[in-house]
Amino acid sequence: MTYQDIRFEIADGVARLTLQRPEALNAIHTAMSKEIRDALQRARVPEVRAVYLTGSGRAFCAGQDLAEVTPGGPIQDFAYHHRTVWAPLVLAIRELDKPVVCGVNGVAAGAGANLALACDLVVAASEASFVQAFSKIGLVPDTGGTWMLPRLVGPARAMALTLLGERLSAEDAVRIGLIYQSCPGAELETVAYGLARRLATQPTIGLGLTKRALAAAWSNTLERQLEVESEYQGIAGRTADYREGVAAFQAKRPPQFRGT
Ligand code: T3D
Repeated sequence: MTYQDIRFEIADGVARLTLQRPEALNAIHTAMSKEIRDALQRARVPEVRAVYLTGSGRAFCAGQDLAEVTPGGPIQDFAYHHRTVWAPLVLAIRELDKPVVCGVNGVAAGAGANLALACDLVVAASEASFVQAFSKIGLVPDTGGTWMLPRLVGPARAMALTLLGERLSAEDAVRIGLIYQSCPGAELETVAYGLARRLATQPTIGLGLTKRALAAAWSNTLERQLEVESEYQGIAGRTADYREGVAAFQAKRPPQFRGT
């Protein structure tokens, strides 16, 4: 597939996916969502050990391209549209067995905000902001927002963010635990892409299992989660990276993980 509205490149073990519709604040339409899914599929190759998602221009993503969903426009069945466009994007990120870092370069609104929150580590430029814009246009939060927000920031803040639809600064997003970190915009590349590069040198299988275990914990009992940990530790303990990690520790040298 050739891409019109995203850029995709692989370097240093990192698949870098850039939303590339700056004139519409990187709002996503159906064809663009297919490109993102295709790119995330391509990121499944072993050569890729981390993913970096960011936007071009002054925004990260303004969510659904409203031109496509205007009343009387081409898309009328929002349930079908969400099921086939937005939900699969969230799952493609959450189910990827490698870390996904999001570098939020500017405003992240509606489904764009929740796409960022679906990622594993979210770093935002200090001039970026997060808006649960849905209530402003009579829609409900989607793209996993109703699931992620209360888990990330608690029910009271999730309710306020979604009902009021006010812009939240990057700094406040860190303060309330919505995202991991913020930094000056000029440093986003160094900090956020730097995290992706660093993660790409780590024990990829172990990191993928960590991601899967933390996701499972949301709905598991402690007993079931202890069993998940046993199972995943069994897998991690059989990797070459575990052998390398212990050998490097004993030899007092830095480990050379290969993601196997
Ligand atoms: O079927 C389904 O599944 C429905 C699913 C819906 C999921 C959703 O995401 S619903 C929420 C959709 N998003 C929004 O409602 C956000 C709309 N945008 C805004 O509220 C503001 O643009 C921002 C807060 C993001 C930024 O404000 P500001 O003042 O910095 O920029 P602006 O001037 O409003 O926008 C700049 C341009 O981007 C402008 O175009 P123009 O006038 O310069 O030609 C604007 O129309 C365009 N733009 C912004 N957001 C969208 C968009 N174009 C299409 N779709 C957008 N979402």
